[in-house]
Amino acid sequence: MPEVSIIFGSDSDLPKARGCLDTLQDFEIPFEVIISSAHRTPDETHKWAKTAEERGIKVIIAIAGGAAHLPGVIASITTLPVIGVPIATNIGGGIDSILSILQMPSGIPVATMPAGKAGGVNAALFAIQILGLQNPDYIRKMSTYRAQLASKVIEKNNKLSSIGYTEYIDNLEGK
Ligand code: RP5
Repeated sequence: MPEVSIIFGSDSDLPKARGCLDTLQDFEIPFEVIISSAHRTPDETHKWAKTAEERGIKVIIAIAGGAAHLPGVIASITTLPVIGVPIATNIGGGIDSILSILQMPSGIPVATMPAGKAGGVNAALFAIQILGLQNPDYIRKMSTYRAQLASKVIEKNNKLSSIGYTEYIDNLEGK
């Protein structure tokens, strides 16, 4: 049974927030993926949000760009925690989507992630941390994930110390 529901406002958002799906997959968290628009399919969106708890969902990740009202609309229908992921647009570069999702008036919160690749990944990690409150196994996986992140940075620093910054930058730039 899925524990996380990821609702995309459009299929055009799917590839841009793939990191969200990949991260949940890597952590072996059961999730469902839905395309439902707050303005093009309002009744469907309402249904998905309204029935989420019955489906066993504990956290909803809502992903949208532009006016990006999807996370706020979903948060207004359910008391499950909603994490919003802003998709960068060609017009506002993502700041439009960020502000649309972030600036919820008092009473109906949406946890807002960054736009860009980090947003989808962080949304998944944040959802896992919420689920981890009731599942120590998820917290153990999170600790391993963070240890891996840390060792990658330490490895890079060791390499920088050994080869010097000019060679390091040349390597980064593929020279
Ligand atoms: C939003 O409008 C979607 O979340 C998407 O980011 C944006 C554009 O949607 P499409 O016109 O590509 O379907 O609702």
